[in-house]
Amino acid sequence: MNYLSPILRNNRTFLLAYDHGLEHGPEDFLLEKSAEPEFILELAEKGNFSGVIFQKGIAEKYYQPWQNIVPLIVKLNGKTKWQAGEPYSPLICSPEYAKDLGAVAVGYTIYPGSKFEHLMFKEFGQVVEKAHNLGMAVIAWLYPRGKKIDNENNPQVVCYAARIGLELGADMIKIKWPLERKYLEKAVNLARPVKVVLAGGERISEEEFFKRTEEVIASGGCGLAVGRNIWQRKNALEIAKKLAKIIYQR
Ligand code: FBP
Repeated sequence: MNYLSPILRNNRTFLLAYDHGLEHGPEDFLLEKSAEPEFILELAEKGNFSGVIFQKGIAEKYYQPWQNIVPLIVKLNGKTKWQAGEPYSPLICSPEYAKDLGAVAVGYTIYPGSKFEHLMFKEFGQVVEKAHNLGMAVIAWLYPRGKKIDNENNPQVVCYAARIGLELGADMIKIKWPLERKYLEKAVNLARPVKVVLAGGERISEEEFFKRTEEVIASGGCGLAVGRNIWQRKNALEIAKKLAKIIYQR
């Protein structure tokens, strides 16, 4: 069974990430509209995204009217930027509840290298088993962090993260930019057959972001799960449409 099919188009994916209200706080919402979940849902529909990523609360309050329009991915764990020390992102929603909210897939962030990685590995293992029993895919955000990680964009660190996703049973993994295309290719190969998507990261120039997206596809990556590089721009819809073309092309 291909759990990922509800969020794939031409075997690729283009996901609009919007869990920042919890992870970073409203300071990410540089444009007034970007604080409004309805604006994000409309953008997801018109911008040809293959899914939108919400935390449980936003999904509960805003998603229902969009159920047959934009596929939902519910992020099952989360934390604030105020958490100090080694990171741990606790489970705050079950796969069952995510399904009731209309989710076709769930997401979970793992911080390999944190002294709490064992807790996240354990929770993630249970999430995968439950989600698969419910027919849902699991996307792992793989963000190595902790004392031993000096730079999470370090190619070795990103490649290791990609492989961890395969080892732990993810259906799709989301990784950070490993600085060069050749390392992205390596990460994709190390995770195979698990699909790899790139996180957007902090906003960069449009040109740079288009180039990076082309490199994701050329490296065998499956697409993007991106937030700020879309909804922090005044021309978000225009950018989204151009990115969708790059991603879904054969
Ligand atoms: P962006 O495209 O805006 O980087 O979003 C991707 C994402 O993984 C979000 O899902 C999440 O809220 C955020 O980045 C986490 O960022 P950080 O690296 O600061 O933990």
